[in-house]
Amino acid sequence: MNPRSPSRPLALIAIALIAGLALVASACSSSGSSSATFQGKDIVVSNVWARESAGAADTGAVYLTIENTSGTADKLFSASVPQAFAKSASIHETVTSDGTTATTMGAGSSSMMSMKEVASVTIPANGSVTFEPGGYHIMLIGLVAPLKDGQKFDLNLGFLNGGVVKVTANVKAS
Ligand SMILES: [Cu+2]
Repeated sequence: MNPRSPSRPLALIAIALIAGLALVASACSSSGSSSATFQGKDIVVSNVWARESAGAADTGAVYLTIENTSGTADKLFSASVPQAFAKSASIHETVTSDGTTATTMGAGSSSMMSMKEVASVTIPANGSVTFEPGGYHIMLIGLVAPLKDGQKFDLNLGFLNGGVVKVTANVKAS
């Protein structure tokens, strides 16, 4: 047996490369999303974020993920923010001109998009709903000041079974 077999160093280099890539990938995913979670009764809210305001806009949208860990469906029916932060918060859904949600629409699409307020959002039993750009969001109206990258703010979410869950949103540049 030749101990200097060329296949061994090559294999080691390959392993080192794979390990390096895995490190880079995990670093990216941990910095790209907020790890904070917020608990209600059988409700877990995570990844609460809002986009930095463009210019002096006085409206904003909050995105988040709601998980229902119980065997009974729940409903998000209210959202509120401190008056010192914004005039009001409400549950909105983005819809396209044909009435469907816009989640799968590309950025260059020419379809008309609009938003409407919804009375509640059902969180299925042992399921989750993600509020994301183009779909559900918490609409902020009458922001006292534009949202800035790195800013945090509080939001109260009211659930039929889960009670009131106080969450903190992170403002991101993009
Ligand atoms: Cu909206």
